[in-house]
Amino acid sequence: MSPTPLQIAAQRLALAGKVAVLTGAGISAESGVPTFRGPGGLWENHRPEDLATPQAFARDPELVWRWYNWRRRLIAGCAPNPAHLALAALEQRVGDFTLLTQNVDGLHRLAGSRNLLEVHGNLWMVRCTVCGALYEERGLGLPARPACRQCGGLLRPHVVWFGESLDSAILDRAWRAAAGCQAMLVVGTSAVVQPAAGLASVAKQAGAFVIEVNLEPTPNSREVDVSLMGKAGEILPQLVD
Ligand code: BV8
Ligand code: ZN
Repeated sequence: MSPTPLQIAAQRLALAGKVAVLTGAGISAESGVPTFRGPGGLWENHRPEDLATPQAFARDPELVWRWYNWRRRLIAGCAPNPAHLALAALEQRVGDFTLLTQNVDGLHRLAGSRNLLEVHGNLWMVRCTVCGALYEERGLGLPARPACRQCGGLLRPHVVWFGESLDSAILDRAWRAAAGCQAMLVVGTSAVVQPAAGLASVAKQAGAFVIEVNLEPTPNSREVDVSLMGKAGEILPQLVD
């Protein structure tokens, strides 16, 4: 009997000495975190592309902070799901493992992942728009205009908004992890946001075996080696075991 796509994927993953994983909002969906472009991705009829921008924050910082406070409060009640935990387990077994996430929810670190690059930042970190102070702020009832504890200036979430460049050092490390891996796992991303989504092509063009896990086909699907359709929380534990 010929091996199933899942068996092929699991075998290539097990053989790879260097593994890179790229995750998107879909890996946190089963934890209860709404995705950006799926059902329920909207908030008070605003699109993320309209709120996650420097222009929106300059125009109405209190609206943008209301959205982030809503997300922080929601995510504070969410736990890592079996998909996050499977990746933390995989990291323990692979010699050279890098997890690249577009998510800002912090669930990978909570699940135990260590070699993790949060390419779009982390919504539990705040940055002062005046003095640049950067620190963790876990408060759930932040004021409408949260103030820097150093200088009193207006704080912003330490995330990458549309039209903002990713941190070049982080992007360089992410690019090198993608270009140097033998196998890449792409989980729960609609692959529309660049440059993060392009990391899958970087791995493919560098000769990696690329496995996609998603509920539906994405722009990456035609160039990956194996496309596994289904829930990350169900497929990843099978892939990793
Ligand atoms: C940049 C942080 C250089 C904030 C995010 C035209 C005009 C303007 C800009 C552009 C343009 N064309 C391209 C751009 C560039 C732009 C971009 O890509 N836009 C897109 C919308 C076309 N990119 C940028 O601006 C980036 N910066 O390019 O810098 C530059 C500099 C100056 C000027 C120009 C360029 C910065 C992008 C970062 C934006 N920040 N988030 C925050 O989160 O608060 S992006 C946001 O989308 C999240 O990070 C999210 O992770 C990311 C991608 O979304 P996904 O993770 O893929 O989630 P999505 O909901 O889309 O999909 C979920 C998937 O999961 C689906 O496929 C679904 O089927 C699947 N799924 C669901 N449930 C499950 C599942 N799979 C498995 N199991 C399940 N249970
Ligand atoms: Zn400050």
